[in-house]
Amino acid sequence: MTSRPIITAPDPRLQAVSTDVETVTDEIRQLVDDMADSMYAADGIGLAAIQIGVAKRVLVIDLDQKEGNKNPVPYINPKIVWASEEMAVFEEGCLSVPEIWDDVERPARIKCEYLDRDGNKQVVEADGMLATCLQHEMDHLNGVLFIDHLSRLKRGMAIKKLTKAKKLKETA
Ligand code: K1U
Ligand code: ZN
Repeated sequence: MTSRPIITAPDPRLQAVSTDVETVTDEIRQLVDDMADSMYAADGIGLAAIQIGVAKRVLVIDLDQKEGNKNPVPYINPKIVWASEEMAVFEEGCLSVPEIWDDVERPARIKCEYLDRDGNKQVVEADGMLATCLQHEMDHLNGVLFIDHLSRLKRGMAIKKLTKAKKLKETA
């Protein structure tokens, strides 16, 4: 497994719309393993392939990392097939949007279809943090960041902060 650098905003690559995986091959399984490694190296609970520069519809999520436990779950070609009318608010962060956290409102429960690492079709009914994380990561596949759900003012302030941080990093 190889940990790859995570792209941070503002970067046009994060706005790309990722494409479906045609067949789950060893190359895709290698990508999933690299994504898991990159996510753990950055202390994240989820990652979309585009965050390491690969525009394929692949996510990895691990919400149960207590005591060094590792159980990265890949979601390939994930699709929301049902969403509740009830909404829920969670504070979100993003490895591509460093040091910014804010509340985002999303459907509280979803039903999601996806392929597992063997290419088999699976369905998950998610609520709580899993529902939030799946929707956050699926947004990445459509070029959307959680700050795009904030008010114009908050989003503008976030972009200013990210641009400044990036400039400082480049000149350091
Ligand atoms: O998409 C990403 O960059 C991953 C993101 C997932 C996420 C977090 C919170 C709400 C929605 C989606 C992260 O993993 S941010 C880092 C993080 O959540 C965390 C880091 C250290 C300790 C606890 C949480
Ligand atoms: Zn994110």
